[in-house]
Amino acid sequence: MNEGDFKKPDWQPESGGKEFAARIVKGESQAKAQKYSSSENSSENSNFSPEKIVEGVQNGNRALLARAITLVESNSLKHRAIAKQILNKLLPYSGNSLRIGITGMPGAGKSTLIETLGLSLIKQGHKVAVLAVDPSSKISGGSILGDKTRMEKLSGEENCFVRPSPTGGTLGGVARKTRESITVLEAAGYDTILIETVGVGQSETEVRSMVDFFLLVLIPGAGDELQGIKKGIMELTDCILINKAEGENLQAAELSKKEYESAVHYLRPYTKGWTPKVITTSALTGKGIDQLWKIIKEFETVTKSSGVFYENRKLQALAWTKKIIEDGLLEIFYKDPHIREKYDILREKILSGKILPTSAAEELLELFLSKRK
Ligand SMILES: Nc1nc2c(ncn2[C@@H]2O[C@H](COP(=O)(O)OP(=O)(O)OP(=O)(O)O)[C@@H](O)[C@H]2O)c(=O)[nH]1
Ligand SMILES: [Mg+2]
Repeated sequence: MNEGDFKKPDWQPESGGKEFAARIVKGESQAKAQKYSSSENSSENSNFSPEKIVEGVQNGNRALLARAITLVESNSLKHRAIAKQILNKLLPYSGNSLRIGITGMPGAGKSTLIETLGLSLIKQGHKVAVLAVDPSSKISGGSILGDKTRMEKLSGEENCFVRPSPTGGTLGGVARKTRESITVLEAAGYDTILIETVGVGQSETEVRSMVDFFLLVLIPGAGDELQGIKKGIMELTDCILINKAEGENLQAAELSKKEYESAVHYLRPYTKGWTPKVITTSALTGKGIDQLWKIIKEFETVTKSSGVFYENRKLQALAWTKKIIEDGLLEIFYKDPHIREKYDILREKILSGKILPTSAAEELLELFLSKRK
């Protein structure tokens, strides 16, 4: 089969190989083949010009909103360039939402909680967007399907936009796409953005750095919980929620609540001037969900009047800028052909103990700088 028989989707990374390609079946007419392959010019097509997309996003056109987010999530350089234009135009209209992160171990009830809270907010006239940060999810992965079915009612609502986690790539890449999706959704008038992430690995730290309010969902189980949950996560939260607090779990849930209430007093609060709250809920029956929303609104009032809310957003914007610079520098460094060649040689020496890691690193940095002069 010739190289030309493979058609690659337009969202593939520039360096993407055949793993991104689809085979064009021989015998199909040229016109048909073109129709089903990714059209070269689809994003420059007049229907999808950046201006058109921006206008559509602001006018509540869901198809164009979805298109904008697809561009933001694309790995192709061509799409990144269009996405940047769109983002720059939308930026002045973004920022007017409450960004809420939800973490917790698998099965704690995060998606069910989002569904219950989201439906209640929509009834009150809010526009709600749901995003997920799950760097491990694959196109065929269970979590996307799972979340879609778990948020079935919510996904069907006119004033709700549910987007599963962008697939593929590093956690940093997924986080970047999520942040940019927030900008698009805010410009589209979504006033509440809910971001779900699993509380394992590093994704919860990434999500913490892009939201105003951070919620940890736990399940009753007393005793063991305090050991099972990483202390680090507790230090990031503004509210701990003991979910599945109904029926025979009720007593255990109340007990857990007391334990966490005393535990949070020993922690340094993440948000200045706010001691994390602990409540019991049942995402299934809706118990405690109104109370949760009251807490979130109280948090907003307190932190906005003290200025901490705005201060946090400014710090997040600066930290994000720094992170992009650092990631960019690392990429330039490791992609440099001189560095790659030298690294391979030094690697062996490091492994066999012939050179100190510090010396090897210094040598590489010097080489890098000398080649850039
Ligand atoms: N009894 C009870 N079950 C619940 C409650 N909340 C969620 N569940 C159930 O717990 C299971 C997992 O719920 P999800 O909402 O999918 O949990 P999740 O935290 O989003 O899970 P992952 O996305 O896999 O990390 C489902 O079967 C839910 O029906 C609750 O308050 N009470
Ligand atoms: Mg979920």
